Amino acid sequence: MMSEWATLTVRSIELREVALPLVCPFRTSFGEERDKRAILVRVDAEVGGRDAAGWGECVASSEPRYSEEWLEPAWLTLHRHLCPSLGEGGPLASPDDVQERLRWARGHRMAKAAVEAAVLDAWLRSAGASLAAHLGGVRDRIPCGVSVGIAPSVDAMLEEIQSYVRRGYLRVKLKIEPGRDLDVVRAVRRALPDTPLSVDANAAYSLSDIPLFEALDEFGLVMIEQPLDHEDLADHARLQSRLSTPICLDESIRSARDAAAAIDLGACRVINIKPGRVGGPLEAKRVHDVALARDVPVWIGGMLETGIGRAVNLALAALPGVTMPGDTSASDRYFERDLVTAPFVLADDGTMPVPQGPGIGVEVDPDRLEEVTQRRSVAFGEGVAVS
Ligand code: SMG
Ligand code: MG
Repeated sequence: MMSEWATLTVRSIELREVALPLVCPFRTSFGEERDKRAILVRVDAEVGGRDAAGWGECVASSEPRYSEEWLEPAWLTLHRHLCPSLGEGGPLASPDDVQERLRWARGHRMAKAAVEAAVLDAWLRSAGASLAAHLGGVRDRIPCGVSVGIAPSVDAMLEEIQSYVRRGYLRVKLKIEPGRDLDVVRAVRRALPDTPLSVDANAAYSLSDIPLFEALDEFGLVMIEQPLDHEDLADHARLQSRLSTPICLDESIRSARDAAAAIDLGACRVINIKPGRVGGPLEAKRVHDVALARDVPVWIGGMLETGIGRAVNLALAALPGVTMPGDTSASDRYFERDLVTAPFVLADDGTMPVPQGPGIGVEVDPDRLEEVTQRRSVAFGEGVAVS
């Protein structure tokens, strides 16, 4: 981590809502998404007497299903509270000051994460340092997995999975929901006996489903992600004690404090880290540190991010404790055309490069940005002509 920071003064913050069509609809136990909607935060600042700009992506979804936080209130919270509060507080001395300044506002982690990422991007760009290097990344390529939505039939799902495996993805995650679980896993396991497989229930089950999880335990899954309610660590601990397959927590982990509690309670043996869910890339790093200190493997999840959010995920994936392939898939798994000038491409060996350029290491494509913008608004300052 950098120890010397030039002072950063926020001049202006602009919000944009974008909508990018997905190449195929993404269905989970929550429902289906056809477009990726996101709020982008652009911060324009002065750092050590020079102009600097940075981008962040808020991963709050269109509806409050994955989390309480969702897009409309995130926009309002950013606009009315977080951006003015950040800007009006005067110069920032280091990136940790972003969360300090926003601490008075309870929750709203995804909105805060986008602001923190944008400020970090601006700061690191002006220092010429990459986010991956700043966080303490130790690798320049990362192994990638893919998360496969629930398909209309097992055959359709198999076909989609096989196309990802052919492209090189190193781990396949299947979304399950009550009624579409055991049969799907059995069929996929039969077709792909050697592919590392995991399942993600997005909290769709309860402890009365123990027999189902005991049956799933026979398939040699890499992990079972968030089987039970997002607020129930005790039940996860009970379930974990009955299974040899590791439980991975996603929705339940909102901070480094949650991660420590979940591990110490025996509620999980793996953690899915998402910077949006925990309030920003810096807290994501702290979740990583807590898990590493306890010898618990972690990996980086995904929220179908555009290239802006994906760049942050890839930087985090370079950390030493990230020892499993993440849901860090290539741009073409989601979009015909991403928002960044150089889309993320999967190599034949199933890896992707960690962005090495200054800041988040990607450039926003201005034409594509205009094309997908649904609304924009200045949330602090005068606004700056966006290029
Ligand atoms: O980014 O490839 C991706 C999606 C990964 O499955 C994925 N995310 O629970 O882990 C998860 C889900 C949440 C998506 S809800 C928008
Ligand atoms: Mg999940």
